[in-house]
Amino acid sequence: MPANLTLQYLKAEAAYRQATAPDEELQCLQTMLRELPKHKGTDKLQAELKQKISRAKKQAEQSAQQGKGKGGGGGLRIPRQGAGRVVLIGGPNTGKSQLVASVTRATPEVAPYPYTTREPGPAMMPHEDIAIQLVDTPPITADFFEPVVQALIRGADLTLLFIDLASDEGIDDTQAVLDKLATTKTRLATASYLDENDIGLTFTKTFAVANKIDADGAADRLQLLHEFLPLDFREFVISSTTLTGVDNLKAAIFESLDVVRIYTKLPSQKEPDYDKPFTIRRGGTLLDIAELIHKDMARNLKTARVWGSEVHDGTTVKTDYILHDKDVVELHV
Ligand SMILES: Nc1nc2c(ncn2[C@@H]2O[C@H](COP(=O)(O)OP(=O)(O)O)[C@@H](O)[C@H]2O)c(=O)[nH]1
Ligand SMILES: [Mg+2]
Repeated sequence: MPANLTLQYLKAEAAYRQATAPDEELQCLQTMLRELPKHKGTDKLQAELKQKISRAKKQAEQSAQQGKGKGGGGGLRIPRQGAGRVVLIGGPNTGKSQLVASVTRATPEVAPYPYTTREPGPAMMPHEDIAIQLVDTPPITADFFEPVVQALIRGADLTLLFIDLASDEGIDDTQAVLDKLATTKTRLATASYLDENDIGLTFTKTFAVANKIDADGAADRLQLLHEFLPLDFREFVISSTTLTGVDNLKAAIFESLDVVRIYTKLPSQKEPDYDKPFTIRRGGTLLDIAELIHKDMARNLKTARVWGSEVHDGTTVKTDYILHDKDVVELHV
């Protein structure tokens, strides 16, 4: 990665990874090119960006035309909500929609035949005092892979790769998902990262979710899976219907998002708002919280008092103070 990238460049690159529609991608790429320091060291990256821009332009035009035909908006856009986005993927009938139905208030169609889920659907999963966004997706098979699913995986904080332990096809179906992804620049991995030499190649942190452990023969199929398709990903064995293992999975999802919860109050308030904590990435500062609240708040923030695990109650701290889980923060502007 070249040195001296501006904050705007990095922000645009982060947004590019999370873009779910070609016109969004295009905008981000254009910002990246504009912000990229132009010198010999960035020649290759400039050329790559220009290539990507011309490709994204074509795609944006195409999807705009398709959108007209369908009366849609040219690409499905799902706003991010909650403490993080978790995208559920896998072969058909693996129980993705069933898990969403079991842990959220959403009511996706669940059925014993494939392709019931045709469009990605977001739903909020409560966890302790926050909520995490789950996105249910259509299946990935050897000959079926919606481009929007690829975009969602790229923008996900975590992907859950579902495996069907009730079916003898479970292993082959999972292999088909991995093979399909191998033909794209979107890959599953044990941790999220970007390939430094190829800005298109994205790796998204993934858990393997072996589902339907309640079914006849599931334990034997799990053995076979380990033998014939050993996966690097952290594995969770669950049942979306009986909920075996689901609490454990939920806790691991929360942990993997690596966020801290912050309760804020103004000096005039006696108690902070304990119902609705803000969440930010671990390592985030007071200024990050202020920005979430309001741009003006960030600009005008002078100090804050913190009640939490790492400081004496009510300690006055500066704006670069790194926050900890469950800190209570009183903001002074
Ligand atoms: N026994 C059992 N059946 C399940 C489980 N999860 C889902 N199913 C069934 O598997 C079928 C497919 O589920 P669905 O959620 O629609 O799969 P999707 O295509 O991955 O969304 C449905 O008949 C579900 O009732 C589970 O944990 N145990
Ligand atoms: Mg489904």
